[in-house]
Amino acid sequence: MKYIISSLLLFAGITSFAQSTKTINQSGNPLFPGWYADPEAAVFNNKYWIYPTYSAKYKEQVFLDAFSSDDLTNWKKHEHILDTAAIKWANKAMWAPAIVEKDKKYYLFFGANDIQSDNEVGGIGVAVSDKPEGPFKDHLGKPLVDKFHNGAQPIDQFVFKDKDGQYYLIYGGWRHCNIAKLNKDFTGFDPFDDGTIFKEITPDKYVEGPYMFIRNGKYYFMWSEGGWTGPDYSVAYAVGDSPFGPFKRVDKILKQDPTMATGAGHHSIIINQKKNKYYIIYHRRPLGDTNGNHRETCIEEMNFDAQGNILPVKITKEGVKAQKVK
Ligand code: FUB
Repeated sequence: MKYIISSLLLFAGITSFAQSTKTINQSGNPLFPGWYADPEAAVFNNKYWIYPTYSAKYKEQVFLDAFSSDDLTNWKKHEHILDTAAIKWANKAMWAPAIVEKDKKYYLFFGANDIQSDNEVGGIGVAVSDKPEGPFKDHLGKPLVDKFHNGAQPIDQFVFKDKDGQYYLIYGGWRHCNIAKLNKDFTGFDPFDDGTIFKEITPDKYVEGPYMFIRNGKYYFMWSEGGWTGPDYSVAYAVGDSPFGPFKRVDKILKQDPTMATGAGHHSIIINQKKNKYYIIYHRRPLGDTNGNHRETCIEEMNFDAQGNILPVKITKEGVKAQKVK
């Protein structure tokens, strides 16, 4: 009996070692177990946070979990921070969260219902909480964007804060991307000077998953290309002088590596200004796995050349070195 138990323990030990690439000082990839896609990364109160899509079967994507870490290496799971049970208009496909802290509140923007036309209920919603780990409640009681504008499916939202403090919603699936000026309490939009609400900023080859950040005064606009269920999903970028572009596609910087993983895309960025480090957090599919929803959240360092071009990212199983926020 003793022999059987110790053999079982030994077997369990070997299995977990074989499945994990984590070492004490290295994050390993994936960052945490489970199918999690479209990771939105943030830093709040000296902790790293990741808010991904729960990438189960379509109809089971009815809640969001979040993950927090002090060092990019050890991650704590916060379950069901948002649930469709708390959003009366949402019932499936809770996707691609985007989070922002404003006036001591945390606003979680999410897609729900994967609407295919203006006749369906759903789109982009906003939830709010006093804490990054939720629980989040519906901020509006209805979607913030519930129709197609300029051809953009209302999914894949990102909230961008410009230098002057103005927040913008940048979003869109189906190969179109819009930008809109959020009002002060995130209950709607302020029109642009010409009276319009949604301006299209779609670059060449854009599909979905927009992201924006400022570096050395330039606006870096990034997005996903290809189909998210296939191997060729990837990330490309453009650089502009304002959040409105024009954005001329520069190149792809993240894609599959047939020796490592496929379908690498839908990302976000953590910037550590003090240490001048940029991390790209993205999802990818294990080699040989063709199930569209089998996506795992991973991390790599992202670097620039002397001209400010983003260098191609190498996808790894080691991930990044442990790094505290401060
Ligand atoms: O996770 C659902 C969808 O897959 C997202 O909205 C897309 O960006 C793609 O990653």
